[in-house]
Amino acid sequence: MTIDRLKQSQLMSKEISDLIISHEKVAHVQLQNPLDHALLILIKSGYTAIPVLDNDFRVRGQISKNEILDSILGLERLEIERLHDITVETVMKKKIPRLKTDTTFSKALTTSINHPFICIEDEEASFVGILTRSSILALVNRYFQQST
Ligand code: 2BA
Repeated sequence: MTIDRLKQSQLMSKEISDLIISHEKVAHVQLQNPLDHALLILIKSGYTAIPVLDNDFRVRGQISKNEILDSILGLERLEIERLHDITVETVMKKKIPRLKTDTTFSKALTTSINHPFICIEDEEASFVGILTRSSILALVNRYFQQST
């Protein structure tokens, strides 16, 4: 095997644990939060979408500004007054990718093609943090810069 091939296979089989943004730094909401609270967190944090957790700190989905606004879209206007009566659980996206901390970089790279961030869980399915597309691209970039 050439040195380039060896470095490539080392990168692809590397575990993602070093790249994870820890849960303390991740903006999130909970299932029973009303949508006005979720919108506040999304606007304040500046992110488009964030994870949704349950009371046991398990990942249950993710919610975006678009899903919130879509849920209060009336015939002629946004029905802002409904924001407080709808819970996050009702409108969140439930089918989201999740990976474990010992997942390989190769699998994370493939998953990140269609997802700006991926929730990471431990063996007990508790939320550990997120892996963002930018941290994956930064590592790929570093690999290519070093190879040239
Ligand atoms: P978006 O919110 O759509 O953000 C897309 C990209 O814009 C981010 O890519 C980042 O490069 C930049 N960006 C947006 N808001 C930012 C902010 N407040 N501070 C710094 N940079 C910001 P990624 O870093 O790859 O993040 C991908 C997605 O992961 C984000 O998509 C967001 O949905 C989620 N995310 C990232 N960090 C988060 C955190 N600390 N808490 C909650 N969600 C996070």
